[in-house]
Amino acid sequence: MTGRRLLYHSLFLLALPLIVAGLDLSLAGALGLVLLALLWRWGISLSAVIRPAPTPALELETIAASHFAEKVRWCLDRSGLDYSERQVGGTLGVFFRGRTVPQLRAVTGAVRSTIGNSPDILRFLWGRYATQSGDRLAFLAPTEERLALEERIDRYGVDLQVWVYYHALRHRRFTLHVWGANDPGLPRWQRAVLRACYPLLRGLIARAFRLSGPRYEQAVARIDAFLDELEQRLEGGRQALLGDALSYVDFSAAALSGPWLWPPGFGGGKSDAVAPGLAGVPADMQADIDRWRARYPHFTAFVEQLYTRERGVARG
Ligand SMILES: N[C@@H](CCC(=O)N[C@@H](CS)C(=O)NCC(=O)O)C(=O)O
Repeated sequence: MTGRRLLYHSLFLLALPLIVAGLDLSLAGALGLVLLALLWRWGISLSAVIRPAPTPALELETIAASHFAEKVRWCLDRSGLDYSERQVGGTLGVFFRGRTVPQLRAVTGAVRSTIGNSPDILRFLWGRYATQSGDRLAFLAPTEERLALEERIDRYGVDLQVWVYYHALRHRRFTLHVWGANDPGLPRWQRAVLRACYPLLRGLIARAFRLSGPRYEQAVARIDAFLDELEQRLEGGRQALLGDALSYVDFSAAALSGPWLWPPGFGGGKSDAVAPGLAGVPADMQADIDRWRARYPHFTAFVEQLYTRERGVARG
């Protein structure tokens, strides 16, 4: 486990040409620096074995407002496993580091493993911790039925991303707020980058989701069809989407509805600073939200009650 040691080394590598030019070094001097960089890198490998950097056993990287991150955060909170969370500004990770959130870093033996993609993270938690946790992690058991529904819930999560961005990108202040530009918990430099790079980030997001009128219509049609189905599943006062016991699919459906429902308790106390309501939800988004709330009363109540029961209190 190397902690920040590799980061410092990478910064040194980037600075090498500047050092060579700035000090007007000879070829021998430049070669000496290359040798130093190699030795340093070797030292980092050795240090990972001899004196590993102290790292939390489980660290979850998130974006405060991310609904996929909330899916995993909720399951981690419910599992009672000890973990720490590291939040970054919206879109910065994907466009500057090429990764999505949630991302889980876990100490696995002598090394630290990184797992992306929320379903894969939940499978890891189940596989790694279920046997030693008694029944506490039964809600994570990946049955065939749960896996099939989870896949469709995740698809709904992607359609909601299309829906959100189609509306939100036209509203700079709102989008920046949800990405964390006003969140005092984010490093100041990240907030500054979000503001300075907004036009670029907006263009990249529009391209990544291939945003267009027809794409938006298609996403909304799919969201409607899926919510119709969830609404039917909950008719007659049913308390869970599958069977009688709550499972990770219920928490996933509730968490992934965050972009439109944003229930009180979303984030378990870790996303309050980016609540969309604080920036004023754009009227065209609000119209869709009002329509969904009116058309899906059972599902709306299910999500809100689940949040009240499970995530009403902020986690320390
Ligand atoms: N299939 C992925 C989807 C994750 C995803 O789309 N995450 C979004 C946030 S909700 C993301 O990382 N966007 C890039 C960014 O904002 O940096 C999962 O289930 O984890």
